[in-house]
Amino acid sequence: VPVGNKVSDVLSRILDLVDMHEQEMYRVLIVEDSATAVAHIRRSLTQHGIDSKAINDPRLLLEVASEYRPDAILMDMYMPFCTGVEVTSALRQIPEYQSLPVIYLSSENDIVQQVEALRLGGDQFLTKPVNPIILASVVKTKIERYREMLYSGQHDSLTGLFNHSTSKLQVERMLNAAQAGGQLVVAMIDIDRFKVINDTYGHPVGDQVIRSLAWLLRGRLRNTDLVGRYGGEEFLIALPDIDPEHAVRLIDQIRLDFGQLPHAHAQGTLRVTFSCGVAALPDYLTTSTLIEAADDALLDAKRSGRNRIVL
Ligand code: GH3
Ligand code: MG
Ligand code: MG
Ligand code: MG
Ligand code: MG
Repeated sequence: VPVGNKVSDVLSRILDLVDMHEQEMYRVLIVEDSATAVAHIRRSLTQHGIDSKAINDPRLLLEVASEYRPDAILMDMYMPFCTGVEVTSALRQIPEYQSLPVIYLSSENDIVQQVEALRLGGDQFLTKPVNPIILASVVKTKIERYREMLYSGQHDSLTGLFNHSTSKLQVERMLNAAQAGGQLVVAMIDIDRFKVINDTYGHPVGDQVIRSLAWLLRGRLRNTDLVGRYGGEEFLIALPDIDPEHAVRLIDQIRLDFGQLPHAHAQGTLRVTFSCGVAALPDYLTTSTLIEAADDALLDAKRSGRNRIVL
C-alpha cells in the first residue's frame, strides 16, 4: 500500500474513476414556444453532445425541471401565458434553482430589456440568430462552472469525499431507499489520539493520515456504500443491503489493516489506529437517531480503550 504523496495520487485517480462513473451528459431544458427555434437549438446542442428537452409552455417549467434535472435552461423572452423574465424570477425564489444557469436566447435587441432580464435572474443574453458553435460553447462553459460549484459545495477538498452536510443527506437518501425490512448499517469512525500525531509530527503528516484512511475506506467499500468526511478526523459510512454482523466484520478488517499501514514522517514511519461505533436498522429508524447511536457506540469504543469497533 503506497504511503506519502503517492496515497493522494492513487486517491485522486480512484475518485476520478468514481466521478467518471457518475459523469452524466449535460442536460439543457429549452423553454421556447416556436417549434422552428426549438429544432434549430436542439440540432446545435446535439451536434456538441449535449442532451436537451424542450417545453413550449413556460408554466410547465418547474414540473419538468424536477424530473429532467437540467444543468442549464435556454430561455425564450416572449411566450404565451408569461414572459421568460417572469418565469425566471419565479424560478429564482426556489433555493434548489438559485444558481442554475439561465441563458436567454431571444430576438429581443433592446438593450434595456436585455439588462432587465439579466438583473432579474438571467446569467447570459444571446440574441437570435446565434452561431451554433457560440451557443454550444456558452452552454458548455456555464454548465462546467455550475457542476464544479455544486461539486465543491458537496465534497471535502482534502479527501475528495462527501462533506459533512452531504454525507447526512446521503444517509437520508439511503434510508428512504431501504424498503420496509431493508438493511442499512451506519458507522462512525474516529482516528485515535490524532491530536498527538499533529502535535508530534505536524499538521501535514496528520493530513496525510486522514487521506490514507479516506483512500482505504473508499477502496474497500462498495460503490453503493457511503464514505463521507464527517469532521476533522471523523468519517461517516453507511452500508446498505448488509447485516450488521457482516458489516462489523468488514469494518473490523479495515481497522486491522489500517493499523498496519506505515505513515511517513520526517524521521521515519508511524502507525495509527481508529475506533468505530456502529448502529443499524431496525434498531434506529431515522438519520439522526442512527448517527447519534453510532456516535454513542464510538464513545464506548473510545472509553473501553480505542482501536476497536462497538455495535
Ligand atoms: P481521541 O482518540 O479521543 O479521538 O483523541 P483525538 O486526539 O483524536 O481527538 P480530538 O477530537 O481531541 O482531536 C482531533 C484533532 O484533529 C483536533 C484537530 O486539531 C485535528 N484536526 C481536525 N481537522 C484536521 C485536519 O484537517 N488536518 C489535521 N492535520 N488535523 C485536523
Ligand atoms: Mg417566443
Ligand atoms: Mg474526533
Ligand atoms: Mg474527539
Ligand atoms: Mg480522534
